[in-house]
Amino acid sequence: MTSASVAQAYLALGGNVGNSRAILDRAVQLLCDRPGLRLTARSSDYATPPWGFKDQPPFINLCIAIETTLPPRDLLAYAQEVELKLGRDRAHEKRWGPRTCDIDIIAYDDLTLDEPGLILPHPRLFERAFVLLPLAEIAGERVIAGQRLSEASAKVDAAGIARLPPMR
Ligand code: A4P
Ligand code: MG
Repeated sequence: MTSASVAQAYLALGGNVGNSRAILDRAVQLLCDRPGLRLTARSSDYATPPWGFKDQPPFINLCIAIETTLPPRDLLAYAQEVELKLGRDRAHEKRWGPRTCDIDIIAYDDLTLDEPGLILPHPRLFERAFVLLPLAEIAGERVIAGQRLSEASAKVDAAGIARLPPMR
């Protein structure tokens, strides 16, 4: 990867159907097996109470930092391919409901974008402890939309969230 075309991006992964820790681990592997995408940091896994639609099992969440030569749309398309491979079935899901593997792009360099199908930085980042805690673990000093992640994560309601020890 030549430095001129490499972007730094943050992805948030979550799931609450099946063996979520194993599924998300596989998602990280699949994402980073692709040419043009390199893992630079990975948070711990977190057990998190459901947000948005409460009547569903707890989630596992984690965040990764990557370097990529993919433009944002291609990165989203690839993340959705990985979701599909891991059994995500958008046709039968409700918004904010149960899913095997959800991958959101949280930020892509300092790009600001508001287009159908892709908003950057992710519009609900600062409401979501299940994203802010793992993200601050790997990028506490990073500023997104004017807010330092370590400070944003300290302010958010993190009740019920547990950082998990490594699986192996
Ligand atoms: N989209 C727009 N911008 C982006 C972006 N930056 N990254 C579009 C990814 N996708 C983006 O996504 C719907 C559409 O958003 C996509 O087609 C894409 O083009 P979706 O994954 O079907 O998500 P959604 O459920 O409709 O809504 P949203 O707000 O993305 O929610 P999430 O994060 O997917 O919500 N509770 C806990 N504790 N942990 C979780 O992980 N997840 C959800 C699902 C609800 N509650 C949760 C969790
Ligand atoms: Mg999503």
